Amino acid sequence: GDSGSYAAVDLGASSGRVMVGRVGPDRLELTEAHRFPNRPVRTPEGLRWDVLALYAGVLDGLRAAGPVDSVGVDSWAVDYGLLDADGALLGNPVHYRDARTEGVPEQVWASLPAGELYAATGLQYAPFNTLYQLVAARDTAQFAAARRLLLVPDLLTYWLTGEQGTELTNASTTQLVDPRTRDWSREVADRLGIDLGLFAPLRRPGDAAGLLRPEVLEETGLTGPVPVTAVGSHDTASAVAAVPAVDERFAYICTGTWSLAGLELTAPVLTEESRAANFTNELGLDGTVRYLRNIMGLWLLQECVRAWGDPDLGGLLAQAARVPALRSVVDAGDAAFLAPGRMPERIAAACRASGQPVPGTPAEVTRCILDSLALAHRRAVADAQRLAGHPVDVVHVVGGGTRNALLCQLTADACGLPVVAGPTEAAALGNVLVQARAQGLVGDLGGMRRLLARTQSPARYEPRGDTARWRAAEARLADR
Ligand code: ADP
Ligand code: LRH
Repeated sequence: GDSGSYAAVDLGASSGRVMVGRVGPDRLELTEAHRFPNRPVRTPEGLRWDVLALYAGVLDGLRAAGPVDSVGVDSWAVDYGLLDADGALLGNPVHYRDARTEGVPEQVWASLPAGELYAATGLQYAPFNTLYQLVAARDTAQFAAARRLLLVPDLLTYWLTGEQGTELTNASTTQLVDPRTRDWSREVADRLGIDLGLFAPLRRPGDAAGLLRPEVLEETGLTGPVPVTAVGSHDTASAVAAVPAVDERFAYICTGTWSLAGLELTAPVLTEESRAANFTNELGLDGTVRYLRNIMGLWLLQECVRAWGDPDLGGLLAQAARVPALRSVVDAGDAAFLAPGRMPERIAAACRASGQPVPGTPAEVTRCILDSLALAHRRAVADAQRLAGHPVDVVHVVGGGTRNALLCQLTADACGLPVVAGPTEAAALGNVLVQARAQGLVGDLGGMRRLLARTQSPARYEPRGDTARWRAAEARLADR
């Protein structure tokens, strides 16, 4: 027919959801079937994902979704589960905020210098890149028993279908893929002694990924056959696919637990300057490259809110809007904020260390975080344009942070560009659209975006004032 119904499983670092998308020639509607928290667990071994709880949430969601023409799974990047020779999962996947990679990058660079690694993979330095996690893991008993590695969305897809694969957009976050060939970098793997045979064969967004297993049909009450389609299984790949841009002169910021800020390009930027600025080249749909910088994002606020005993977010943001702007800012790109815990104290300490007023009340700390995020957005958008030689006229903001009107307005002010905010559930929409496309309902990325532009209604924020005070705040941070 000319319409279809698709279940998008989208697992973020703070919550998982199963959304149902209905797609037709002039129709794209998304409803939430089920949402569940994603709560990492600190075991004696370290910080772990509760992957069984996530899988249970997925099954509950598919049951609530009802009949669909296909299912697709996306999640946060870099993390994985290991399977033994029987195909059984070996332990809970390690959380990318776990401390096991401390000191590992330096060890890796001793045999493969950071510059060479960037030239080969285009991936930013982040301590949690799968590559460093694998080097940290390789002397463990668990690793010795491992015969297969599945990235988180591929693991859930395997449990749903019984079939194994490695989806390309997420594979590109392992730091073992060459962004020019869009295939494994054998050279990097060989030099670090990583066995690429651990990975299941690559598949691309739109490829078939099997059918829901009979037991899954029974548990969810669905009637088979129900195909599972490989989507942009990296949540950020799906989210960028759902940016309702009308031409190529746009920057995007995917705001959720992280802020991922940058450009969509047709070729990677692998220069030394780009490496120094810590920009990454992850792979997107249809031969595109996600050229972006990771910014700590609303994680900073989530962790503070948790420390404050979960006050109402709306009330807190209303108070923060009344706090004077740009009193103190921190570097929201600083990996010092990666680990969980004591966030209000760590932010206060960063302000004190840089000789700025120390925010005291929750409203003041919240304002400091939002100003700092807007400033980091400004820097990333400006740096990306310069490093890629790709100018933009508009900043598209997608993800949970679009609900934060203050953050959107501050981002527009800081960038000196209009912000178009929405859709909020961009990753789920990108997931749905790739499934619909696999069934012939939508065209290429341009066609997907035209459908989004026709059916979604984003909010628009015009930049206020000039950018001088943001420039000054930027200089203050740089001078430290
Ligand atoms: P992830 O996919 O990484 O789990 P989301 O895209 O779901 O993250 O975004 C979660 C963030 O969205 C929260 O940390 C919160 O800051 C923000 N958010 C969610 N709901 C609201 C709201 N009603 N008002 C303001 N911000 C919100
Ligand atoms: C966002 C995200 C991001 C990665 C991080 C680990 O959810 O996928 O793109 O860098 O998680």
